[in-house]
Amino acid sequence: MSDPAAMNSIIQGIGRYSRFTLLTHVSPDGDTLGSALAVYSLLTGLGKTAEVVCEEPVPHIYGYLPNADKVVLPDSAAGYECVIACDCADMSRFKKAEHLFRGAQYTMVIDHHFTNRGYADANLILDASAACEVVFMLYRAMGAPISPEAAVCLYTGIVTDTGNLTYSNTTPECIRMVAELYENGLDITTINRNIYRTVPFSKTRLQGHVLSNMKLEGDGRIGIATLTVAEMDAYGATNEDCEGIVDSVRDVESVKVAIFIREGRDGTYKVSLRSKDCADVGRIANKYGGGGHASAAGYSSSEPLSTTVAKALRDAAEALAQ
Ligand SMILES: [Mn+2]
Repeated sequence: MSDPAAMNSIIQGIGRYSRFTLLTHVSPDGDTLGSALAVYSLLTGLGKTAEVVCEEPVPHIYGYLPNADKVVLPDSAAGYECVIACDCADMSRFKKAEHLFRGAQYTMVIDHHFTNRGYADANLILDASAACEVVFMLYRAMGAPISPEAAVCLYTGIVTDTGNLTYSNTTPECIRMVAELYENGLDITTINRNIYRTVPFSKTRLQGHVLSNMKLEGDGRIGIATLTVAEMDAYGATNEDCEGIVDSVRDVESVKVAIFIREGRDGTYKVSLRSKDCADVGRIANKYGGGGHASAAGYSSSEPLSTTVAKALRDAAEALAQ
């Protein structure tokens, strides 16, 4: 789906300014980093100044992304006059970088979340598999060549948001984009090894622990797993080591809705949801001020673990009954 007017407003914004701050979302993933770094390549290729800002250091797993070493924390950001938020469904996703957005002269959004209401001066929010797919369309609309560096970034966002081109959000169009990148020399073998087959020992052990304790509810249709900070510490595990646990819960044969609840160092709980075939978990996350998509979403809970678990189970059962 395209939106020529919105595309034009972004192209005009890029033409009007010379310095840009590119924002990524909290708990950075391959798509937010990939899209911001691909826009970084686009802008610097046009001779403009740009910086990519991330709330936390770039996760180890995405260290291979070209220019990942140039990503800065909010405190070290220059805060340029034009801000472009990449893959950020709403302003709460900026956390410590919000002042950079509020302080900008002009703001733009490049995104693919249906929950995004368009909070910037110019908003390019398309029905696409990944924000990287939207950035790919921006390159095409501008007639800009995709550098080998940008190709790695675009590919990373598309494959991480589509489960390596297998989730239901995968379209012939995004496969064609990947084919075009591949045709132009992209090394998908090395990138896939970096993303999917390079696992820290602490992660393998932690995941074994969490998954062996997961439970099935609602005739096996709901899978739930929890993790406390104490358990993480026992395995010397990092936040990054928790990535993918909710997907493993979802992959259990009988499970239709997967829930993974993890305690944060601030005492709140991060609830990750996945669904397959049915049930819109994006709606559940929305109810608690979170975000995401029908099949993958998340939110934060400040209530005790037992209440968080009970509510998540109730919401999942309701979503399955609809
Ligand atoms: Mn995304």
